[in-house]
Amino acid sequence: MAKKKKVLVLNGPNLNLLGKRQPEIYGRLTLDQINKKIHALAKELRVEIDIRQSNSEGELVDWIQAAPGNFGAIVINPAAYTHSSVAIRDAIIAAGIPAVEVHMSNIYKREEFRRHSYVAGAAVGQIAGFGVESYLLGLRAAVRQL
Ligand code: CA2
Repeated sequence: MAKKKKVLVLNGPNLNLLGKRQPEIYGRLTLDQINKKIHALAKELRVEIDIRQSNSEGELVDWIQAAPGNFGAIVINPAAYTHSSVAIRDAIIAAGIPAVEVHMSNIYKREEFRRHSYVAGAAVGQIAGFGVESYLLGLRAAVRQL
């Protein structure tokens, strides 16, 4: 398969805590368990993926900057950086490959500050509120962009 067919799946800060805290908002699955589901769908869709998580804004920016050489699309849950990071927004625009923004929770039904996403204006689209399914829908959307 050509290099460009790969999808990079990025997770932002604190998502490594999934399944261990706040299950009422984010469910009981750990990030490892979610990643297994994403890998299973990738196999079904016959697409190569690479899933990463970082608590560091700079590391996420570095990964996005390096993505165009190896990946044709990005699925990103920027987590709290959604609401603060101009750097991630700029990196996505600079990368010039399609990015799909995903959120497990419906960010529009929660606190006021979560209603604004800096990433949304740089993304092809956004999927929010479907728990782990948001990632699966996001991967399907990203594959259609390849
Ligand atoms: O709904 C989402 O996927 C979010 O991106 C999750 C972020 C939140 O800041 C966004 O507004 C919406 C939070 C990720 C942190 O996840 C935790 C999981 C367990 C315990 C604590 C945090």
